[in-house]
Amino acid sequence: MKKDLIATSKFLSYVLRHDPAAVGLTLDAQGWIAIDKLLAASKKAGRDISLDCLQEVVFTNDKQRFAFSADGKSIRANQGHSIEINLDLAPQMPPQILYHGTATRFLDAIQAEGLQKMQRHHVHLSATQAIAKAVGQRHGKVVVLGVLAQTMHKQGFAFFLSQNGVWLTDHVPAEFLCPINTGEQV
Ligand code: HQG
Repeated sequence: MKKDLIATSKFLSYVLRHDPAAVGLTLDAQGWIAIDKLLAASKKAGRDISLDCLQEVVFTNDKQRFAFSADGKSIRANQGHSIEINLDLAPQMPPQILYHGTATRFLDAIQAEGLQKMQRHHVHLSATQAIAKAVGQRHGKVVVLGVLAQTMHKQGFAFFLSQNGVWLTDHVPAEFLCPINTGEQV
């Protein structure tokens, strides 16, 4: 992505996931905001984003972080919120195994408490080891954990699939985790 698009994407992540009030906005219960309101508020806050630029960010974003509403008038972040919103996703049957990439320094705590959602609304799980590895690398020396997702599902744990392909769940107890040997772990 181009540099100004990355800056705009980061700004949108901040406003649409974490702090809409920083530019004087309030999202609706499902996290949507009217595009004209977003652009006006951003401009007032010193960031002039054109509609063209916004569309380019939404359509070219490497992780499809944002989505336009069906009527094309509103925008929201697909996942990753820390503010209280309800994405209104229907529970779904997950694949047998999902993956979670994390840093080796978190392993003891994860072993003790399972995967917690920390600052986010859900624990984020990936469909592939490669994506999980990229997610985990953000935190340090990476380790990829396998999650027995279907076993959890059978035991009543709910799973949701975000519009951009991230699997979400509330908590993964340690008993459903198994380390995946990617050939470079300790
Ligand atoms: C760890 C990015 C100690 C967890 C990515 C992770 C993803 C624990 C960190 C999305 C723990 C939280 C989410 C426990 C979990 N004790 N540490 N009990 N349970 N952790 O960033 O999953 O770029 O909130 O393993 O692509 O890394 O934002 O979650 O290392 O989809 O679009 O606590 O963020 O997307 O870190 O990443 P995060 P995550 P975006």
